[in-house]
Amino acid sequence: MPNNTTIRFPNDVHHPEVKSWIQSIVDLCEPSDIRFCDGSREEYDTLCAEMVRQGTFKALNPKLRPNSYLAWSDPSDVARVEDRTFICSRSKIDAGPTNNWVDPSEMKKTLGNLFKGCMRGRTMYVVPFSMGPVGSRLSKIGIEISDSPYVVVNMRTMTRMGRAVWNALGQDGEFVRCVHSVGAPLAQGQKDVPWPCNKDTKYIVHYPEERAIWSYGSGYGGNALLGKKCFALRIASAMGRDQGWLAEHMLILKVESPAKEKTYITAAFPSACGKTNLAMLVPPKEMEGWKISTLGDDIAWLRPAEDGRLYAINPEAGFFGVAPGTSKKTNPNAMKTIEANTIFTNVALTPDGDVWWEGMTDTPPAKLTDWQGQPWTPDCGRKAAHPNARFTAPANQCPVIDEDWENPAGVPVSAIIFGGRRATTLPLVVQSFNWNFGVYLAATIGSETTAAAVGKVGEVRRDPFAMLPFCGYHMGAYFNHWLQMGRGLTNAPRIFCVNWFRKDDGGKFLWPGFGDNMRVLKWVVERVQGKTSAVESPLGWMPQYADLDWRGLDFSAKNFNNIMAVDREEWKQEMLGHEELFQKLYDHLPREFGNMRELLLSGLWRSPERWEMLPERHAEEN
Ligand code: TSX
Ligand code: MN
Repeated sequence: MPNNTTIRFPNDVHHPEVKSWIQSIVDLCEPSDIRFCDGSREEYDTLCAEMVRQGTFKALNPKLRPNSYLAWSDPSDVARVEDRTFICSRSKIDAGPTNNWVDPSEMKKTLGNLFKGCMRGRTMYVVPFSMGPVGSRLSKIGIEISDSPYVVVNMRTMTRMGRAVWNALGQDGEFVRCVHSVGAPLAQGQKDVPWPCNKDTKYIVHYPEERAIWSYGSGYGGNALLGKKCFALRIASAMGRDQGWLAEHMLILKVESPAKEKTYITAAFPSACGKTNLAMLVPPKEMEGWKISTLGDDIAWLRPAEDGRLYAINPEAGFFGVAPGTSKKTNPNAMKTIEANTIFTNVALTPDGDVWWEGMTDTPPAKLTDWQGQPWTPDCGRKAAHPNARFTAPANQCPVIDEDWENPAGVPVSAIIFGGRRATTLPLVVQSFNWNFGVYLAATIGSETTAAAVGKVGEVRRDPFAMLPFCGYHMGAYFNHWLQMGRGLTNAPRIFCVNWFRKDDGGKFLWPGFGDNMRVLKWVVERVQGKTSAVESPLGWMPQYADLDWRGLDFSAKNFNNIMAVDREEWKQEMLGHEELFQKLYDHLPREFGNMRELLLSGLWRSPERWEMLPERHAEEN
């Protein structure tokens, strides 16, 4: 496409500002061709076939994994790059101490140089997409310009992409500008590689005030599928701050009781806590009539409505889940979801053209090709799949997808759960005294570092609201926004904290987790319904042993007391950790937090050194 040629826009594009913006990106990036994506099945199949020819995709065995593909990325391009992620608000204070910040005008100069001619020899794809059902008042539109066909096909699964979006946008609708390049222009006659990217230079840049995203150098996941973390969390969190709603790193599920009452719950966990597993949980068979259905596994947009309640939508249309650890045992519904029409990235290939990853089966296949294309055997000492290997699958293929998952009005949320991975200190479940204490608890959640993560093993990494890498503005201002939201809700969701990962002194998990988490969810539901009692602990309201449904599980009252105990020494350390976090956020920290910290401390000192769930402890009626 010679320089300065006028673009032939499809008839669907009625928006002058969109046209001039696309023209400006074409002039900057100098692609050799431009394709407007219509979101059709034919377009998807054509792009997949082109990527098979190019070597980016391997078509999997259609008998074992119909319409599915495997991509292996460059070994240098396997995860989000947090140290290359920037929030370029006009003021540095507005980005806060937990985000990288560069002055927007300086960043624009840097990116202007990088993007100049960056799509030479490549096709530029224009991808119109809606986060949330097209036309819903809770949805938002984006346009991603990308030189990666891998991005296009993943965006088709993960968002509502294509023609309908141009119509929803009309002549003057609002849209988020998303520009993405793998940062690997091709010289005349230069042969492409299966996974183009820029090994040396990566930038994931957000302009929250302009609602724009520029991503350079990576083709992977959250770096490149800009609707997800960049838009639906970082930019949307800034929109929510300005417009009075919340963009959260939360799953959405529905619990249905035997009496067919429906309760909607959202839940936020840091990474590696099994969010997708919880979203698709299979209840123990002994808990007859209790059902879980899924509305989302990663992101929730929450908006107050006229009735004083908070309503949730899932802005995404698919699951971009971590494959390793996913099995028929840990998540049978996810395994069903990915039986067909799925894109796998960085998993291993079996000799018969199927996929495998660590944890998928108890015994690994005798021979595989690993994610780097090397021969693999169980004794070779290497992982067959990359630990951050992914599946991209349509949400509507989930066997327990909820009937209302695309309801444009959203679903009313009755409870919000926060969790973390903690071997000690935090009990299995606690209900916050009120909204504000819930915000405090959510602000202080975190996970202990495991062998996989960087940092000292066993050290607590605070991850407020599981939003640390995803908040598009100052984390302290974000806490204030949460407190402010509570003031406007006459029927606010009740807030809970859970910890599936507490261990005994021998280092064994105390809680069976997985399907048995249904026992905790049932108590949560009965609390919001006012149907069960709780006792006051130093941290909030807790169930007694008899308040949980133990049918089908041999779990002693003694074990329960251990998993619920609140130890003063441990909590002294914990509160020091809170203080450390708060000092970092001092310039925007809510005044309420200091007061709540004091109240928690005084509660710990008027309780026994080790507060236990003793049978004689009297329950307060709801
Ligand atoms: O996803 C998990 N959940 C939530 C499920 C709804 N995982 C996996 C975390 C890594 C992504 C869990 N791991 C959970 C959990 O509740 N709990 C644990 C810890 C655990 C691991 C194994 C066993 C028990 C607990 N038991 C056996 O292996 C037999
Ligand atoms: Mn996530």
